[in-house]
Amino acid sequence: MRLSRYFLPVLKETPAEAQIVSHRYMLRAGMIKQASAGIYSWLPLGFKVLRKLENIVHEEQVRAGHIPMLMPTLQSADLWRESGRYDGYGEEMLRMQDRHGRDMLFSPTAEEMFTDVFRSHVKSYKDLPLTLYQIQWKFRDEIRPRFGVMRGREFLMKDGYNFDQSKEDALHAYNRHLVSYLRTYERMGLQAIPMRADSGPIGGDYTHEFLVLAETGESEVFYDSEITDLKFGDREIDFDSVEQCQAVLEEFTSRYARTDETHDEAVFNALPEERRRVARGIEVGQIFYFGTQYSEALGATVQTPDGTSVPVHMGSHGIGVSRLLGAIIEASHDDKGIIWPEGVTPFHCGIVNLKQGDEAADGACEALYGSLTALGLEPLYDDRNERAGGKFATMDLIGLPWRITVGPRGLKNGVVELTCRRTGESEELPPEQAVAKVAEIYAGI
Ligand code: 5CA
Repeated sequence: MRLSRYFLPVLKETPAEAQIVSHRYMLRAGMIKQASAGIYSWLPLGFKVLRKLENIVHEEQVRAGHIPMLMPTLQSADLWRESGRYDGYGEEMLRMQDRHGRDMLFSPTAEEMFTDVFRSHVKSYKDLPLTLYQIQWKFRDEIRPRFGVMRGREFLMKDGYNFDQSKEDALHAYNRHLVSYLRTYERMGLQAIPMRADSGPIGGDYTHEFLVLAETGESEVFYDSEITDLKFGDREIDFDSVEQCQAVLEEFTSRYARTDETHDEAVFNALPEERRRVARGIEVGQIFYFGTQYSEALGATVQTPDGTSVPVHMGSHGIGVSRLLGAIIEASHDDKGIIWPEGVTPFHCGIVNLKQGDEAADGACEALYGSLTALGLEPLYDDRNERAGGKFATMDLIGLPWRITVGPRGLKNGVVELTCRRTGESEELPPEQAVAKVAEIYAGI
C-alpha cells in the first residue's frame, strides 16, 4: 500500500476522552472512531488488524476440529424465554420490537441459538462430538462502556459451543479449547494465563478465564510467578487425544492462578512468598462447561446406542476478538506508539522515502516495494511529500515492526537502513539484503 493512496487519519493531539494507552493510540493511529458510547467505526488500519486476529482465531479453531458458521445478531425473544434467560439477563440485553410488535433482542451471546440449530438437526449420538462456532458481533448494554474497544457495547466475539454425549467427552472439549486458546494467544504475541474464575450469567461449575497481565486490566488477579515461565511454543498436539490435551491442561492450570472472584487467601498464602503475585489483568477469553443446563431447557437430546434419549452435555467458549486489539497494545507499546507483534501487524514493513522526488530514492523505494510484494509481504510505503521527522513519527505511532529507510546519501554507498521498531536498532544493508532479512523474519509466522 502506498500511504498517499491509503486512508490513515492519524491525530496529532491526544484525545482527551481516552484514559488508557491502547485507547489513545488506537484513536491517534486512525484505527477507530467512536460512533456513540461503546460503539466504534473500524477505520482501515484497525479493521486490518481485526481481520488478522479473526484469521488466526479461525485457523486455530479449525485446527482443533471446530466448525465455523454464522448466526443472526437479531434474535427472537421466544427462544430466550424458553431457556429462562430472557427475564433474568437484565439491562445488559438490548431489547426491541419489530413492526409486528414481536419482541427481539441483539444477541449478547448465543447459547440458545446454537442449541436450537443443534436440536433441529441432530438426533443421534453418532453425530457427536460436535463443536460449532462463529465470529460475530455481540451487543451488551454495559453500564459503563470504557477504555475504547476494551469494554465496548458492540464488540466482536468468537463464541463456540460443544455438544457431547457424556460429561467426560464434554470435559475433553473443554480441555481442547484450553489448549487451542493457548496456541491462539501465543500466535498473537500474547501471554494469556488461564485462571480459575466465576461463571456469571453463562452458568456452570467449570470455567477458566484467560488473562493478559497489564496494569490497566479491569480484573485483580493472584498467581504463582512460575506460571509466567510456561510457553506453549510450537509443540504438535493431537486435539483428539484426551491424554495429550489433559497433559497440557495439567501443566498450565496446576499452579495457583485465580481472579478475585475465586481467590482463596489461605491457599495463596501457602505459596512461598517470593512466588506470590498480585496484579491486574485483561480478560481476553473464557471457557465454560455447564453440563445439560441449556440442552434440558431447550430439549436438545440424542439417542444413545441402547435407544434411550439423553440431553447433550455442553460448554461454551469465547474470545474477545475486538478487545484483543486493546490488550495487545497495552502489552506492547512505548512512548512513541504501538509495537505490533509480527503475527498481527497490519503491514509487515514500512518503507520511508527520505527524499520524495529524488530519482534514485524514488527508484529504490519502488524496487523495494515490488520485491517485498512479490514475496507475498505487505509493505506500507510512505511516499508522501513530507519531512522525514513526520514520516518517522507516523511509522512509530502505527507500530510496524520493521522499517526500511531510503535516502540519497545511503544509496550512494549502496545501502538502505533496516530498523527494528521494538529495539530501535538499525543496520545498513544493500536493499536486496534488507528484503531478504524481512522475508526471513516473516517466513516462520
Ligand atoms: N457465551 C460465552 C462464551 S462463548 C460468553 O459470552 N463468554 S464471555 O461473557 O466471557 O465473553 C467472552 C469474551 O468476550 C470475554 O472473555 C471478553 O474477552 C469478551 N467481552 C465480553 N464483554 C465484552 C465487552 N463489553 N467488550 C469487549 N469484549 C468483551
